[in-house]
Amino acid sequence: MSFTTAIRDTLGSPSTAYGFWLTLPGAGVVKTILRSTVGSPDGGFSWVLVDAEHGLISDKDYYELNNAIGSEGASPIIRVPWAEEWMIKRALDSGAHGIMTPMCHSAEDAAKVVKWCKYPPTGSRGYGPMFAAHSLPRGTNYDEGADKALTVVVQIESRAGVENVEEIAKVDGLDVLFIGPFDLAKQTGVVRGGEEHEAMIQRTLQAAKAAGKKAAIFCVDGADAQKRAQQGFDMVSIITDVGVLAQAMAQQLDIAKGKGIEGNKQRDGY
Ligand code: 3PY
Ligand code: MG
Repeated sequence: MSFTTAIRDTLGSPSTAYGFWLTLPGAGVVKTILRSTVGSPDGGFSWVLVDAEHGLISDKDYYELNNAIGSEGASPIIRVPWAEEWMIKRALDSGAHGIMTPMCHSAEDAAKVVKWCKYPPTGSRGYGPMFAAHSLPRGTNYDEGADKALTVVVQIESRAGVENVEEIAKVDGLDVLFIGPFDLAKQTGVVRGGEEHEAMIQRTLQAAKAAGKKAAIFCVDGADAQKRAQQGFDMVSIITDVGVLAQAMAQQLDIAKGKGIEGNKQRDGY
């Protein structure tokens, strides 16, 4: 029997799937953030990007984080450090509802990631999901539903990735094309936020839509996220955990010193 996840449900609905970037380990941090939206009439976060490419999270943290996020009704999506079969296998076996790989440059790259996420005969995922269903509701038949239910995401964040994006988007079994705006600017040598950068973002968005895939993007704050949701991005990361912590702490110190807060100054960092 198949099963579903919070991110799959949201991506299958007309609503934007809002999520955020987790760079700090510890169930307490992620549960606190997810609980902050309890009672929100239009829903909270449907996914969390557990970042093991950058940030302080490692393989050893996966299981605890997946269970914490799953128990709050959201989906943990692990960004593995690199597109490697063994890294994807360990992330899925620890209960990720989806995986994301950095730097997808070609359709071949994307097809490999899909293959590593699916059990034979579709793919080559090794078998051993003893703990994987712990982040899903009791009674979930993981073995039968995993290939269909788990979300496969690749990042478009290089010149080759954009040049091949229409072919990448056609890869069977791939669910989401996720733009990394920071790397996209650095790898291509263009200004982040400039015209060329925006053209590559829009090309990726169009390619995903044309192929019936979902488009996603990392944003620096809520205003940035609102703009991307209005452009038609299906999945939007609003900010990072550390971004919020640092900004809110600095603002409160300013208030304590009688300086007030500087209005809605737009963030520009990670
Ligand atoms: C990037 O911007 O390069 C990302 O990978 C997401 O932050
Ligand atoms: Mg990146």
